[in-house]
Amino acid sequence: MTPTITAFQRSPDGGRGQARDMRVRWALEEVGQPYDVRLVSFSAMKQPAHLAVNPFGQIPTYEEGDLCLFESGSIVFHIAERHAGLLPEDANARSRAITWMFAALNTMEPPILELVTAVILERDAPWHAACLPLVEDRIRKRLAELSRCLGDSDWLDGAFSAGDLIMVAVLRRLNRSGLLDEFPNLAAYVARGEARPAFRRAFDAQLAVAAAAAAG
Ligand code: GTB
Repeated sequence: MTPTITAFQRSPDGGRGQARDMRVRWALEEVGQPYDVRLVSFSAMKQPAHLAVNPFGQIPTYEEGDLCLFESGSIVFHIAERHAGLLPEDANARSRAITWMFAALNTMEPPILELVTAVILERDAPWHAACLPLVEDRIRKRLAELSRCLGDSDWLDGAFSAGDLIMVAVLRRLNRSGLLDEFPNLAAYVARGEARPAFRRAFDAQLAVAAAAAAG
């Protein structure tokens, strides 16, 4: 059965692939699973039909027959469990790959989201200038730890996995911050992820939505 995911009808990022449908699209492309996309407006996201699928009124969601999922991490995990290619066969290696998914979402993403909030929502706040370096330093600390762990490996633990997919998707939020450039192995890691054919297909698909929105 072809799953249906939801994505922004008009993404505020204008097609830079920063909204979280991108990681779901990427996972589906990695495993070769075709999918449909239902585009939703900001107002439609808060209506009962969408709230029935995601109680928080957000994208992405994932529907496959009777199954409705929300939370991008959970959706990627579901895809990785049901298809070969994103989680190792070996039980311990599989658990480690899942650990990296959690690390990306629970340890790396929170300080990165603080920066997004500071830069986008609190730009005019009186504390903005004082707060920004503190937020950036919290991110630097995590990047330094991750950089040490990755070393000169291509991926976090052996072959590319769902852990790398989520980690690269999270780190991409820093693309325009300059912070990644302070850690060349991490910048190269993100570039390696973005160069994967499955990433390119997912990126082009969401870019086509942004282009259509801009034209219409
Ligand atoms: N924890 C949830 C998950 O991982 O699925 C978070 C989902 C989420 O934050 N969804 C956002 C959303 O629906 C879109 S992705 N927001 C609308 C709302 O809450 O009303 C976050 C996002 C939005 C915009 C950009 N951007 O413009 O760069 C990047 C990321």
